[in-house]
Amino acid sequence: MKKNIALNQKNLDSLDPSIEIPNYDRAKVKTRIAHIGVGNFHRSHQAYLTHELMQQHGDLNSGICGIGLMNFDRKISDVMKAQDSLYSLVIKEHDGSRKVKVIGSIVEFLFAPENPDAVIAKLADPEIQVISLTITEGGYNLDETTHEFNFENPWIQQEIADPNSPITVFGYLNKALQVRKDTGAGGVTIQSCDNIQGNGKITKKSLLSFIGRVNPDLLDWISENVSFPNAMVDRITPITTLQDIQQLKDDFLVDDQWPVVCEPFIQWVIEDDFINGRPSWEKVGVQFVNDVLPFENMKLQLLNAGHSLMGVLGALHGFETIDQVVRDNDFKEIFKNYMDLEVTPCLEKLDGFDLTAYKNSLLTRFQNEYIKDSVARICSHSSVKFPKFILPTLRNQLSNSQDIEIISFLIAAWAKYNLGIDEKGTSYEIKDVILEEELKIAAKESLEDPLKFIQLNAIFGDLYVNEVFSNRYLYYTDLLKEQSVRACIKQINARIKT
Ligand code: CS2
Repeated sequence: MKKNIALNQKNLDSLDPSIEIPNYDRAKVKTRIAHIGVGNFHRSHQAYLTHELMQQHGDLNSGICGIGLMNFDRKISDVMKAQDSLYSLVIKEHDGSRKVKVIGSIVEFLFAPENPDAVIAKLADPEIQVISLTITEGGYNLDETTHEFNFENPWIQQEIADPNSPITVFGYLNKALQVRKDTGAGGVTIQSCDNIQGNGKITKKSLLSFIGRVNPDLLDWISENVSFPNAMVDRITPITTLQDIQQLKDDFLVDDQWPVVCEPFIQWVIEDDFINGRPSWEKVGVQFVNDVLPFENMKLQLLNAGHSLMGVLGALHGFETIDQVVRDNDFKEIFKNYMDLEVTPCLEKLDGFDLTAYKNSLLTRFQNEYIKDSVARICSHSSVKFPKFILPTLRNQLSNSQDIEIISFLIAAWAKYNLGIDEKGTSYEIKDVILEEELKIAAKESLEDPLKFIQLNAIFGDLYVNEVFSNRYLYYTDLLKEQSVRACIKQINARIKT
């Protein structure tokens, strides 16, 4: 029996020939990007495209230093150390075939809790052109209702008391930018790769708020020397399962402790605002545009909101993966209706862009049964996702007196979802980084008084005051008490048809 081969630099040439390995000399790669937050999404998206730049064009000028700031990054740090920062990316095609590529663009890794000074030195290194971030939607520490930086956050409080011992991304950037200024290291682009509208603008707002409090003298230097481009990022990347790890061993004889699985589709649209140069990502299909906003709106309100719609309705019904939900005709139809009748009227027209084809591609992408993107992943952290993916559409609809049936139904279904039990009687976990307890309590209270849920101010602001919305929401909470989620969906779809 053949033995599995551990993934690392020295074993690359012994891997199964069907696996694509880096064709460039990793020792010659120059580190120009420092990336904070090396999760699956960074590894399927930015690190992959940067690897392709090296692989297809021999451009070795854009290596990445991965950085983990949080204690939970210890695991990725250990894996990256053991594997010389290599990992396998398994791209799952719609016909079930798989392409396995070993990605080599991350050439260094630093774990801040073990070595904070090395992290600051790297971020302040004159060779670094871009500091990129994937710190999740909630990581920007802005209050959902006031949109202001949350100085009450206990970590931020600690950093204010002792700015020399940074904990969060803001604390580290403050220190590193100060060193860049003091040493004349030159400007740097801080590039958010998170899935939020105006991600560059938000990064700037959070960082400047923090630095304005702890180190206001640095602000002038930042305004001249740091840029914050906005970007739209896209590639469906599920959580790696034990089965994914085992499949790589069984089918490709690779022992990779933390591979990444993803869909074939990939998109990255970036505002070309890089103050100190950037990798030539356009060579591998990245779009550089002047205004990214219409792309972001389209993606967040169709794809991400579509995910939440399918996730929440699917979870209540008892489905486990997104493809199961979208392969069911009733659920697919309500998703189509939501995109066509509720979101499309709110979107700005993009010249030369085929929106119908985009919407159809989402249906196909969501139905990829090999990705096995879990309903649980989609529903996790919904308290951060709803305000970013769904509520902007609702506000827009209300101000234009548009139809709000499906969106109100979705919010009523989300209230029910937070009770933690599906229609088959199976319990599931509510995972929410910020408001887990509040959601559970509000869902229970809503059994008596349904308005309690939409009165969760940190999520809905004052939306509950709008009677058009609260009436439709109350109608659907009642309907969901009497009927199954499928029966409600059928009723809504039928009403739309007539
Ligand atoms: C998903 C996203 O987390 C979610 O709810 O909608 O992670 C989605 O898969 C990505 O944004 C795709 O680019």
